[in-house]
Amino acid sequence: MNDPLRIGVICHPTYGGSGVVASELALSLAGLGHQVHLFSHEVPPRLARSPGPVQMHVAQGIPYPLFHSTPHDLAITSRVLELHREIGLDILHAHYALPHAVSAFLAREAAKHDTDRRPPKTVTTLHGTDITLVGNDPSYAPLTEHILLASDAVTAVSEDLARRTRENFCTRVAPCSIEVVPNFVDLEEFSPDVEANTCVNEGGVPTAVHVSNFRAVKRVPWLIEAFADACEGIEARLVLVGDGPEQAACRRIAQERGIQDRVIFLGERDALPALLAPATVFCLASTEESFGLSSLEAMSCGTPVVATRVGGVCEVVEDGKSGLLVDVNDRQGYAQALRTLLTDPDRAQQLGKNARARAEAEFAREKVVPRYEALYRRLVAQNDEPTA
Ligand code: GMT
Repeated sequence: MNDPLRIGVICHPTYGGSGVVASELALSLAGLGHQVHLFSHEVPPRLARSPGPVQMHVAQGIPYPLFHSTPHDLAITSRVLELHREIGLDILHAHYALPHAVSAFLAREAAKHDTDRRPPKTVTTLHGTDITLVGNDPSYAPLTEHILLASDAVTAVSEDLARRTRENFCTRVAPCSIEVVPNFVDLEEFSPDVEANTCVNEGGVPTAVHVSNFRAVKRVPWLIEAFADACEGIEARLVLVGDGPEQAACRRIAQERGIQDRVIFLGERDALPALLAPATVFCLASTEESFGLSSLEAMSCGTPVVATRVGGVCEVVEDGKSGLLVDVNDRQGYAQALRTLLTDPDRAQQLGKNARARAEAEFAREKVVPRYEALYRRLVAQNDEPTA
């Protein structure tokens, strides 16, 4: 291997795809021999459960009566700068534009005043709502645009997200250069052969599984309504993994539709492969989804997906081959797609096999992580290029 790099990764620690991707990337890079430091205001769950050699820096800052809430992002910026002055970071990789790309930018600019070290190169990875729901709000948009231009490199997790970013943000200024690097999965951990969790397919009852943080964009109440239609007159269960703002509404709808005994709320869980592998079908009903990491993890476990045809989901799930995609407002069509897979085990199995093959061919950790590594090397090499 070339010289190991010193890499800082900044991410959100909450249950959610961007923190998962950042943690898995940090662990993979450390596994390749790089010195990797992860910065967040809490330890992300995916890192917490791994023994991998990533150095975790929890930076929370102090509460102060003048602050409405504690500005973790300033504490993270400060810790990054402190570590850079100690060891010299080559790369600072921010996951989710706000506020982490701003922290990376500030740390890099501050480091430019030090004469004994080169400032780190900054990489911003866009994950979805940082562009589509939050970063494009008028209250943040000018800063988001600046950050896209000021990062040394920008990546997006799907072609669709890259296109939307160009459309929304690169009109006033020169087109941003955005490299698409898709999310990835550990094929061994998310395998069809893992030991199953007994609450999925218990007693051979066909089971749909959903994993999310129950925010409005995931539309779990709509999913429960669709499941209620799908399971009329057949034996089937829906297992919901995760927690969030819409959980109470979901429980209410399950009661109202009289399916409370068929809908199982598991709350937040780390043992995802054991829940995904035995599922008959994985389901996602989001109104926006730049990628849909949980779908990929299900596919890797050999489970077919029923999802809404939005954003980058179509780049992950091939309609009719590794799952079934339905128009975003077609609840009847969605219920029909669910019912088809819950009642036709041969079809579900065939799609599940194709899903696993697709995960292996396109989204294996071993294929995707080297693309980030190559990007880092290109950026670091710029330090040695003669200036014009
Ligand atoms: O944007 C979000 O909703 C948050 C983010 C997260 O931290 O969970 O999710 C996004 O990033 C994931 C990882 O790249 C993608 O798999 C999700 O599709 C994406 N969510 C949306 O676009 C709604």
